[in-house]
Amino acid sequence: MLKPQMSDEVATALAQGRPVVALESTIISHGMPWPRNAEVALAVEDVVRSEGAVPATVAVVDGVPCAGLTPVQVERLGRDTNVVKAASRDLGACIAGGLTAGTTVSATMRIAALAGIGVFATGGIGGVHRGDGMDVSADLTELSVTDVLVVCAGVKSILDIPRTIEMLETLRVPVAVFGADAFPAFYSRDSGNVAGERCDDPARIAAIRAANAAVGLGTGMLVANPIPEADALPADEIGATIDAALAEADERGITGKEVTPFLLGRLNAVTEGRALDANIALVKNNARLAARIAVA
Ligand code: PSU
Ligand code: MN
Repeated sequence: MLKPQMSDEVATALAQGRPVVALESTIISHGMPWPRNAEVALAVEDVVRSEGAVPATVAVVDGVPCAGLTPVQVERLGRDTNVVKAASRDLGACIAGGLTAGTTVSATMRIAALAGIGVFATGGIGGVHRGDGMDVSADLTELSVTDVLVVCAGVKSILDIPRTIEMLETLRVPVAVFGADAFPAFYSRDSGNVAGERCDDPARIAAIRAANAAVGLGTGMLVANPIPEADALPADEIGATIDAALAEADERGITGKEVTPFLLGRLNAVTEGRALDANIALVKNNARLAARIAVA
């Protein structure tokens, strides 16, 4: 199978068996506005390094799947409006067409697995969208078949959180919640739903992951890490904003892979950057935990 192109830092760390954390890039190309997207991507890499692990930001650059980008490549992903959004199923077309793509959680897991990277930090995963339930992110299907541990801040309530949790169970994806009993809701710490094992120690998460492998589960694993209290947004306020953004997407007939970027953009605009600030804080928090799990 294809070996992704790796930065020297990533290739050396993997060869020496040192901890590596994959980072996604749809958050750069389609999740946050320029220029903060690129600044944040580089700052998140430094969070991983400060915890003693090596960051591997994943993307497709001119048709080449990469694990570990240069700052110039990060800037291009953040700035160039020709960059596409690639889920797992889009990787083949991106490679064959020589395209440059920000990789979603599903595509990042795929490339991380090819590179031999087992731990990955993101902001939020995709899931079951609200409404008729037919829009379900390929992030969930990839989690069911690819052995990469994904650290996220839960699921944003642009999605149907209870149905997403049910789908993870159906797909037999283990879930751990770090330092809390309730499954988090991205901008806020408590979605009102319970899912998975509470873990208060990164080493426990690493032990569960090793045991999953020992029983031949073959899936990924989801670690939900609640946003720090100081960075959280009030659930009722952000809830109303999300309802308005969903109605607007519906009115404008936005469908398919455009839905999530549209909703994220509206939330950032309507909250005058408060949603963006919270998003940045939780991504750094997730990168820190992922690095600790990788080290453990
Ligand atoms: N949720 C967020 N921020 C994001 C995404 C999801 O809070 O940036 C991105 C991730 O890359 C995720 C993708 O994998 O959106 C899911 O897209 P879709 O809903 O089209 O499957
Ligand atoms: Mn979708």
